[in-house]
Amino acid sequence: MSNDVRTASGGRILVDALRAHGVDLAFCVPGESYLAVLDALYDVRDALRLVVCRQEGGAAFMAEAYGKLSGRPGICFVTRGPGATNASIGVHTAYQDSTPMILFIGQVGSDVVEREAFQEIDYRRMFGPMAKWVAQVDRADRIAEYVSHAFHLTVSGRAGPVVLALPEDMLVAQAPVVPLAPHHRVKPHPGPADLERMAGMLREAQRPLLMLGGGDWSQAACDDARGFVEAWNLPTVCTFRRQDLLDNRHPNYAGEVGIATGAELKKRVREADLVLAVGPRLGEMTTGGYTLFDIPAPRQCVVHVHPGSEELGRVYQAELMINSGMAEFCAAARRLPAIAKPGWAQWTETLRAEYLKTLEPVPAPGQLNMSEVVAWLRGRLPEGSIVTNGAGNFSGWPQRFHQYTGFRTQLAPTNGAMGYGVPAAIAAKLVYPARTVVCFAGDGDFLMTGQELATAVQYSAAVVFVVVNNSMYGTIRMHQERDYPARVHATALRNPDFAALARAYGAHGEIVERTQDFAPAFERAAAAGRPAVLELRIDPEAITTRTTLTQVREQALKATGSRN
Ligand SMILES: Cc1ncc(C[n+]2csc(CCOP(=O)(O)OP(=O)(O)O)c2C)c(N)n1
Ligand SMILES: [Mg+2]
Repeated sequence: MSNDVRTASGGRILVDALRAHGVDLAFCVPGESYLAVLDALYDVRDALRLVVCRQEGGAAFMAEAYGKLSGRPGICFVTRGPGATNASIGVHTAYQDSTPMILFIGQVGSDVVEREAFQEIDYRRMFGPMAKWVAQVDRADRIAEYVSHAFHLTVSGRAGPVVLALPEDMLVAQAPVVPLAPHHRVKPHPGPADLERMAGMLREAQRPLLMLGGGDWSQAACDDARGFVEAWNLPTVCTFRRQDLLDNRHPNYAGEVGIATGAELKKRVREADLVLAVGPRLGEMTTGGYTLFDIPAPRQCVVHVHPGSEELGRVYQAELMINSGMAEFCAAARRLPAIAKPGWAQWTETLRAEYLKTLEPVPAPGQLNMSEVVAWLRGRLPEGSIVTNGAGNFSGWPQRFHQYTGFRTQLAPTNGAMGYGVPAAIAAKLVYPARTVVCFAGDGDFLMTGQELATAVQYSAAVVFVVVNNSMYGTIRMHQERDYPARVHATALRNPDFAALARAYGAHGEIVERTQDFAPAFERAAAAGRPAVLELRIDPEAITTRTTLTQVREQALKATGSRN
């Protein structure tokens, strides 16, 4: 009988398992540590597309962006030591962004393990605090079990990254082939008593506010959230980097609660008598640096809905805490019988009107006004366009002046990882080749992962990269001027000619120096049929959508003067 058992190498069993779990796209930088996997991937190259990147940070960001975009685990393969350390930024992003993602890392063979062999690292210790699970698959006959657990865990509850290390000798060992099945998405549901209590709170409320954020969203969940919003006429804000959970053109959308929220909206959050926080962690970025609610017991009546039970009550004791997946909660919330004419129509209209005012372009120093550029772009971009960004003050322009039109029209990191926008945009374009994808990057931000432009060219990912160049790490310069005015150090940048750099990669490249030149340059970029870089040279004075650099400095100097 034993002769009938079919065996295969660990590498092949692993790739078969990925296929069984529905993987059709993965990102990698190759390494000799996992050649057996690459060889097995060769045989399924038509069914499982493998995108080879230029740096593991880029590959991991692409996998994270894929996970964010699709809700399915993003898959990334990297080599041991140096490959794994490079990839860690994507794992941290997936952790803070609650994104399903599995990082597979080649590992030294078990014959040399624990000797600090070439490139050896203990991944459990390295990734422990930023992954939901870190494990090493020591036996080829247990691959299917480990992979199944990895897929279930990465999507369940609060989604997040899983790291699996693959010892080299395990990948070439032979093991029996076992039947495989796809994973399930398991999420908690809200209970009827909690839903009834929430409906009761809504019936009593005068100034309710719905706050959408976090991970675990889908198109269906967003559609149901919108039904809930409409049934109760709720003013709705989205949290940091999650501005796409409700179409910003919807009459109930009232803006974003994040890093650069205007004083007016912050005041409204404090004034609300009922805050329904559906999905976000009530973390630093979603609470105005822990200032919008009292700790631990908020003054407002707060309902907190989150897929991870460990997040409920973490900083704030919400009046009602509901442990639920987003699709599960929103479907149930939509079905709640709403009151015929909620009494807060005026409140909803006021918040909407205040939001619309923030959209109007503002004066800005210099020849190129980013608020006008973004305002033009929001009218120009086709429905379903995806806008990405990394971290830096440049992101404040799209964050304030763009209108995200629906689920996953925004890809941006809540962990503030510079360099995210470029690889995220490439991943988005690979998944949705027919959609327009625009990446906003700063001059500093772009060069963190700009080498992935080569990946974009290699795979014909025709993204338009908008590099907002102010010749500095502007965000840090701003903080420097605020805290140590007029003592500028280590924040100035001497940059390459980004348009020429783009052309060297085989991309389209142009420099834009005046507002009126942006539209024709964008049209040329969009029509180029290949990746395109537009370098926008802006005045360094235009440091945020609300202040100039000189204003920041002078205010700080005045404050220092008055302290002395
Ligand atoms: C990977 C990473 N390194 C460092 C930082 C700290 N940091 C935040 S913003 C910023 C400067 C961004 O510069 P740039 O992309 O040119 O945008 P600007 O602020 O000038 O608009 C830095 C260094 C970070 N957030 N992420
Ligand atoms: Mg800059």
